Amino acid sequence: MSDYDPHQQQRGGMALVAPRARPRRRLQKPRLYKVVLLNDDFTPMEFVVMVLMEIFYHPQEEAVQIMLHVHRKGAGVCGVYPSEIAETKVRQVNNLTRKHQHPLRCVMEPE
Ligand code: TYC
Repeated sequence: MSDYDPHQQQRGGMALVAPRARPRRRLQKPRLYKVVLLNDDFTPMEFVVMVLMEIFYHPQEEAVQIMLHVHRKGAGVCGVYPSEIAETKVRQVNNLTRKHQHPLRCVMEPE
């Protein structure tokens, strides 16, 4: 291989990638997702507060406020995270909810 040719896609089995003419000044911000709890008529309030403390690390008083907000308004944000962390939180809530056989629903949505 003699000269470096950034426009040559493939040479000798190695992919070559043209360097950016101008480097990005700033890193791309990671997309964030809201993890949202939905209200239902059956899940005990204490269970929701426990979820908010154990999975989202809210102190008890905050957890009670978030639970009451969800209870009154129908839905509420537990936290905002990058996608993989949000997915993990939703899975943890769903696993705990299934284990205790409550109908609590937890979803994530782009911020
Ligand atoms: N509405 C439930 C009750 O009255 C409490 C509750 C709050 C359930 C928040 C779900 O995400 C929820 N027991």
